[in-house]
Amino acid sequence: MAGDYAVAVTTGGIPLVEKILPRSGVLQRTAASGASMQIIAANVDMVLVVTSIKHPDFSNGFLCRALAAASWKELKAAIVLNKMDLCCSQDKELQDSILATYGPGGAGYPLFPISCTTGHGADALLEYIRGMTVVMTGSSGTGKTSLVKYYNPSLDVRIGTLNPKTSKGRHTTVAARLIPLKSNTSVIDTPGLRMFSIDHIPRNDMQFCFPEFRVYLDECKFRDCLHLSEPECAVKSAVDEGSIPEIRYGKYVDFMNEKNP
Ligand SMILES: Nc1nc2c(ncn2[C@@H]2O[C@H](COP(=O)(O)OP(=O)(O)O)[C@@H](O)[C@H]2O)c(=O)[nH]1
Ligand SMILES: [Mg+2]
Ligand SMILES: [Zn+2]
Repeated sequence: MAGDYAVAVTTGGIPLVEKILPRSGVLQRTAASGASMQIIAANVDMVLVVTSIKHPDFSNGFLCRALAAASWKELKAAIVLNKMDLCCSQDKELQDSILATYGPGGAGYPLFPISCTTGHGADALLEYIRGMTVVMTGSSGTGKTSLVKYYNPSLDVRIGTLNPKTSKGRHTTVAARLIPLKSNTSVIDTPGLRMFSIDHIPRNDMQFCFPEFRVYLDECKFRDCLHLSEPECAVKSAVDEGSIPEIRYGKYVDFMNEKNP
């Protein structure tokens, strides 16, 4: 597993893994089959969800699922908004909405608009992750591999091409891989995912996977409030007042409905 620490013995020049040391900081999702849990990376300090404003299109669903999965494992998360070089004036509204929804004034995540093509914003992001082991996740084609390649140009990795019809990425990165950068910083590049399934998060825990809900959770009238149709719900009041972004609350409701009891 990418990120694992192991004890290895070398016999005849060939290292052999004897034991995997206990893991902390594990990012996981529900496997495509839906039945089992899949570990994406181990021993990580933070999750970077790599998104793009277009090619492929920005997806609130993917982002909120990945953020919830990180939160459920108590992992810090930050958002990378890549391909800013493709942004034109028509995209300004979307860009502002992403910032308002997920950034410091909304859900409260650190958000880095960058471009792997021009290098815009890449230094600030590298500074932010300095000294950490971070795992990147995101839809195929958002530029995860391009980003590690930008930081480490000598690296022999394959960059994907986008399907010109759908703007979706192809699955070029086939296995998770840890790439050491300078200053004790490591990045784990992972295969792109079509879908970030969070079936493994219990329905009652979903409210804790939205960090911006937390200050309101104790203020609901009912102790077991799930913030759906209960009266005098502090979370819903915060949505009405604009303190919790509507898009985030909408995703919460969608995820709860998917798990309908
Ligand atoms: N215009 C533009 N294209 C990019 C950028 N970053 C990556 N790409 C392109 O997006 C495609 C998918 O990149 P890749 O790194 O393989 O995505 P991954 O699936 O997330 O690893 C490739 O054609 C890259 O050249 C960027 O910042 N701007
Ligand atoms: Mg890749
Ligand atoms: Zn409530």
